[in-house]
Formats: sequence, structure tokens, C-alpha cells
Amino acid sequence: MRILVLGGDGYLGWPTALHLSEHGHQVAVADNFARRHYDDELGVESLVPIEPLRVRIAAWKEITGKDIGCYVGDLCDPVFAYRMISDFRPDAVVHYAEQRAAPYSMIDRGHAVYTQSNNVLGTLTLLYAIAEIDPRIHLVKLGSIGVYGTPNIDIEEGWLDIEYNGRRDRVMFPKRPGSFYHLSKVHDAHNIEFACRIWDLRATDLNQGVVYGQQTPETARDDRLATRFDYDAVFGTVLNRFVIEAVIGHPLTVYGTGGQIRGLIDIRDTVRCIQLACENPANKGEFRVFNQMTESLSVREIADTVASAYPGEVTIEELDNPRVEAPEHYYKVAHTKLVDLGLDPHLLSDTLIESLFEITKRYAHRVRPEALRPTVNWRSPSSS
Ligand code: NAD
Ligand code: USQ
Repeated sequence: MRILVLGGDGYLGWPTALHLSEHGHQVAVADNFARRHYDDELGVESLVPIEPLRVRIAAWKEITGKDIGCYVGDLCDPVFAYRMISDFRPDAVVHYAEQRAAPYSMIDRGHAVYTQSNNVLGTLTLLYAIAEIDPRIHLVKLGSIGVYGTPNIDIEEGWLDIEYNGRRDRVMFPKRPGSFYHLSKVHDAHNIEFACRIWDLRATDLNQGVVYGQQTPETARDDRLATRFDYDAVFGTVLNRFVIEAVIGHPLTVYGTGGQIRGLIDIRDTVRCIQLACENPANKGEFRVFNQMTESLSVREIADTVASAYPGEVTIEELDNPRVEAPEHYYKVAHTKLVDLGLDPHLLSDTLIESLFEITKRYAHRVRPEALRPTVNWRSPSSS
């Protein structure tokens, strides 16, 4: 298949492009390097050094003989988006190209507005490009398991069958997320569902949990193929942060008492899920939702898992939670559809954490400990 990976310079987009290329697909990536600019803005960088996109692509060609196409531009720019889709003519578009950090979206008004305009308008522009150029293109869109929040009922895969006042219907599962970033995914989902309904587009919305890990079999082949590994309090995600904190002897930064439960997924399963979604497309007119996670753990359980796996001494610190989220709650999420398609999950009990310790030790000298402390507070709206 011809597969276009939007956000192909990012943490997940780059390993996905390599995985799809390795499995025989014709791949192109697109990016505007916004993610590299956020690092400049925040004064942080990936723990593992990453090469410029064109160096990465050249290294993949040198190592495997396989080509990856490259488009540099902003998805919100319709001239760029239409030209790219018309030029590459994909069978599937994997859409990762959004601002993805909840804390970044909560810094202040400007960052909230940027996040929602970049994410919602980029996706809307893409929907129009697909509808006008070739509505057969399958959109594989990255959403977030956090869109559902933590309801006191079981979370289904996107849709809910309800009976009310004696009548039945099937509705999109109610959403109550915890940041302006997560809300951008809610708005995207409604726009995509509507476009499938009126234009007969085909789309898969992948509500993914928090990703952990840094290597896939493809990125591990050469240092030039490495993907990013974020640890700062804005872009670093919980398990990756706890691993780095353990290695440098920093207390693990549990927000609140750590009773909040989240869905998790290993980066190796992320790339496999995308492959499965692309190779088994949604039907014409279908808006399909998969919950892309493999296990649920509380933040306290994640901290305990990292602490017991690490051979040295680890302390766990409970910080005042800078976010507004339920400290204890019910959490049960359906996530069988990707397994039905062939996903064989890697679970946290496998050996991944040890390999993450090794990667971290190699680059520990690059950690700036002050970047580990959370500074963005959900309770303080501000304009600057
Ligand atoms: P990332 O920030 O590393 O990658 C996103 C890429 O998209 C970046 O390279 C960025 O430069 C690019 N981009 C952003 N806006 C763009 C635009 N307007 N035009 C072109 N390129 C643009 O993020 P990631 O961790 O790889 O996440 C990828 C996707 O997966 C995001 O949509 C995110 O919401 C979703 N997701 C991530 C996780 C996770 O734990 N990392 C979990 C669930 C869902
Ligand atoms: N947390 C801590 N300590 C830390 C960091 C985080 O206790 O040092 C807690 C947070 O309070 C939260 C949980 O860990 O309860 C997860 O936080 P996170 O920063 O790892 O992840 P989150 O903000 O939810 O966002 C990440 C990705 C985002 C993706 C989302 C999937 O950045 O792109 O959409 O995971 S989810 O939230 O599962 O929908």
C-alpha cells in the first residue's frame, strides 16, 4: 500500500514510517518540525539525540535500500495539504501531526488556542483534501484514550448502545477529557464522524493510551534512526519520565497520591496497531473507533513497577497534583478490536523496562533535572 505518515518526524511517526516501510509499504512522511520548535521554546531536548529528518531518511535508504518520501509543510496550509495528497496519492493517511502534550495546551490562553487551532483545523483541512481528491483514502487518525475521561461506567470502543424512554440508539461514547489538548481530539472525532457520514469517507480513530518505550526493531538498527525520548514535565510521559528519574536518582514525581488509572501501550505495539489498521481498512462511509491500549495501571503502580525493576535505590515523592483529575476512580476499558485483528501485546511485565534503563544510562549526562519539575498548573488560567 501507499501510506502517508503525517507527523513523521515525531516520537511515534518516525518509528511507524520505518515499520511500514520494513513491511513492504511505499511510505512518505510529512512534518512542519513544530515539535522541534517546542523544544527550542521550552529550552529542553530529547534525552536521546535525534538526527534531522533528511539524515534519518538517507540512513534508512543506506541501511535497507528502501525509499521514504518527504513533504515539509504545515497541514493547516491547504495549498501544502492538497498538493501533498495529490502528489503522493496514498491508499491510507496515518495522521499523527498534532500538538500532543496536555501540559503544553494548559500553559496559557495562547497555547490552548494554538493547540486547538493546529489540531482541529489541520484535521479539517485534511478531511477536505481527502474528500475532494480521493474519498477512497483511508484516514487512520490518532486520538487519545483520555477523551473519555474516567466515567463511572465501562468505556466501550467509541460507540455506546443506549435505551432511553423505551427507545434504542447507537451514539458516540460520551467524552469528558482533562485538558484542552484532549478536547482537541474530541472535536476532531466529531468532525471526522460527520465527514464519513456526509461524504462517505472511511476513517479509523485510534484512541491510544500513554505510550512508553523508545526503541522498535527498526529504530534500534542504527543510532541515526533513533526516535525522540522526552523527559521534561511538559512533553515527557509518565512511565518514560519515571525510568529517567530512577536512573539519575531523582525521586519519582507522582502527582497526587497516584490513584489515577491510565491506559498504557508499548511503542512496539503502537507501530503494529497502525500497520493492522492500515491493512484492514474501514468500509466506505464507516467511522470506526479502536481503543489502542494494552493494559491499565494506576500512576502509583507504574511508579512501584519502575522502582522494583531498577537495581539501585529509588524514592517516590507525592507532589501536589498540578492537574485537575479524579484521584481515585472506576476504570474499565474495552480494547479487543486490535487484538481481533492480530495484535499480540507486549506487556509491562516483559523486559522493556531494563532496556529503557540501559538507554537512559547511556545519555544520562544530557538530563537537565530542573526540567523534571512540573510548572504548568491547570487551576491558573492566564494570558501570558
Ligand atoms: P510528537 O509531537 O512527537 O509528533 C507529532 C509530529 O507532528 C511532530 O513531529 C510535529 O512537528 C508534527 N506536527 C504537529 N503539527 C503539525 C502540523 N500542523 N503540520 C505538520 N506537522 C505537524 O507526538 P507523538 O508522541 O509522536 O504523538 C503523535 C500522535 O499520537 C499525536 O496526535 C498524539 O496526540 C497521539 N498520541 C500520542 C501518545 C503518546 O504517548 N506519545 C499517546 C496517545 C496518542
Ligand atoms: N503523571 C504523574 N507524574 C508525572 C507525569 C504524569 O503522576 O511525572 C500522571 C498525570 O497526572 C496523569 C498520568 O500520569 O494522570 C499520565 O500523564 P502523562 O503526562 O504521561 O500523559 P497525558 O498527559 O495523559 O498525555 C499522554 C500523551 C498524549 C496522549 C495521552 C494518552 O502526551 O499525547 O494523548 O498520553 S491518554 O491520556 O491516555 O489519553
